[in-house]
Amino acid sequence: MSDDDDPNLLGRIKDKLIRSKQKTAEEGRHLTGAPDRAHENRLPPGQHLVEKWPVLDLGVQPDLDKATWKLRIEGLVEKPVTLSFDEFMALPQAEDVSDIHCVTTWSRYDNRWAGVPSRAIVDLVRPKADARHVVFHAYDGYTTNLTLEAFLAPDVLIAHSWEGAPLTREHGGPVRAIVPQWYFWKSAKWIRRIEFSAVDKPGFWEERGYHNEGDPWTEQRYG
Ligand SMILES: Nc1nc2c(c(=O)[nH]1)N[C@H]1C(S)=C(S)[C@@H](COP(=O)(O)O)O[C@H]1N2
Ligand SMILES: [Mo]
Repeated sequence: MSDDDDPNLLGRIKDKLIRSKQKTAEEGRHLTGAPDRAHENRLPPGQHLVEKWPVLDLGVQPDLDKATWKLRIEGLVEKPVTLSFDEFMALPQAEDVSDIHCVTTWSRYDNRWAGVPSRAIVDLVRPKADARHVVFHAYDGYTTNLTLEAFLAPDVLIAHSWEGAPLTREHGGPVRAIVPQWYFWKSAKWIRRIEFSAVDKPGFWEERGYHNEGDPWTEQRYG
């Protein structure tokens, strides 16, 4: 855990929920053993389609004010920055439509996101040559890790809007990550800090039995 994570928030996290998810991972539940490497189906193995967008988190939904919100981008970079919400919104913007695949087996098609593409973040802070990994740190104490390569996939956004409206608090507003190629636990809500690193730093669920990557097509649910 990093020094800026708030112990008061972490103390309120739903222990029961965490234990039940860890048990699911230990038992290897939801695995079909039939990967779809060629993406022959739109729905990855073991998933089912939902229309409504479920809410999943650790039970703490930070109430963040855009007027005082800050995003810190730092670590192994040439130019660390701390952005206000207005400064964040002044960065290059992009839209992307993608499907959500949650490791708890629900998927939701055609989510229209708007935000700052990962490429614009990299152009802003310029990771040093030996930076290979990225960690998202969130205002609820949550963390999740990615390779720099996965972060730079063209559909990765630091998103502020969904279907043309600002992200709601329960879905991670004002700003969350969207990493469509992996299961949705990699898409950190309430982002507070983006850290570039030479070494991999497994995040909250990666340390509790989830896979270090999370490809839905090859069922990288548990690690
Ligand atoms: N900050 C934070 N981000 C998070 C989580 C969390 O607990 N805290 N949960 C992850 C998990 S497990 C999922 S499935 C998605 C759920 O996003 P949603 O509530 O918008 O559907 O958020 C991910 N990002
Ligand atoms: Mo999840």
